[in-house]
Amino acid sequence: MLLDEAGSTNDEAKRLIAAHESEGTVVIAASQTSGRGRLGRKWVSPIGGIYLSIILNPYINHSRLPIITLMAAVACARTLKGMTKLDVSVKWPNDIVISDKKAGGILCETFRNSVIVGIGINLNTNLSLFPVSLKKQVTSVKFELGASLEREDVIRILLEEMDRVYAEFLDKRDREIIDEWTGLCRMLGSEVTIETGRGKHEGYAEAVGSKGELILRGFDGKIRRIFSADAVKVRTENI
Ligand code: BT5
Repeated sequence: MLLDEAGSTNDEAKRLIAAHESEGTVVIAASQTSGRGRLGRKWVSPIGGIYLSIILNPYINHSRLPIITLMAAVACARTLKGMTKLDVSVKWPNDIVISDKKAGGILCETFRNSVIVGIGINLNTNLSLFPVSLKKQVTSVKFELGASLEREDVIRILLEEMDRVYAEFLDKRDREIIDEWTGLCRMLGSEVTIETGRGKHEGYAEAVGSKGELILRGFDGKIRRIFSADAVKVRTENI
């Protein structure tokens, strides 16, 4: 489904699921008026970006859901790296990063028996369209590359990569997905501060565990496992 404008493509996907739309359906919008991030945050969605939601029905144990976020980030990174040779990386739990700035994000939600994978990428977005409060922390592929990419081509390749990595997921090759994600991640080994609803944890990001959780070694040497659902704010040395 192609829309010029949506409130949120994840919400459109929910409507489609309620109408019994099948697995693999994709909702794509040219812009969003109420784009959402995690925990009720806003996703700024001007024209030029990619805003899409994929409906999946994986019939899995809920504990594997965070792997779907990592999987989508891997598909985004493969696509953008392959098409641009830019140094695209990922940040736990759901960021796509270029030049230490956020260029995209993933929002996975469950609805009825489905999983909605929402992907936002600042592709051909002019940075002037972002509010001043975000200017220091966001970038777009166009800005980094100094040129626009054909949006349809990027979406097509992204969906092909999603198909490939989802097949790995259905094969229960979670470890491979986590390893690929880890290879794209710069924050491991560095100092991080993570706020959860219950407090603040500081230490070194050591690894990502088999459930997609961040393994944090506190400055006191204690190991903590932090799940993305609890991570309100994740701060690294750079972003
Ligand atoms: C995310 O949330 O990064 C998930 C973003 C998912 C967006 C897609 S678009 C298609 C689908 N439909 C939706 O409605 N959503 C999904 P989070 O980690 O909570 O990050 C949100 C934070 O990123 C905000 O609080 C801002 O600080 C920042 N931000 C907002 N818009 C941004 C943008 N376009 N680019 C980079 N950072 C942004």
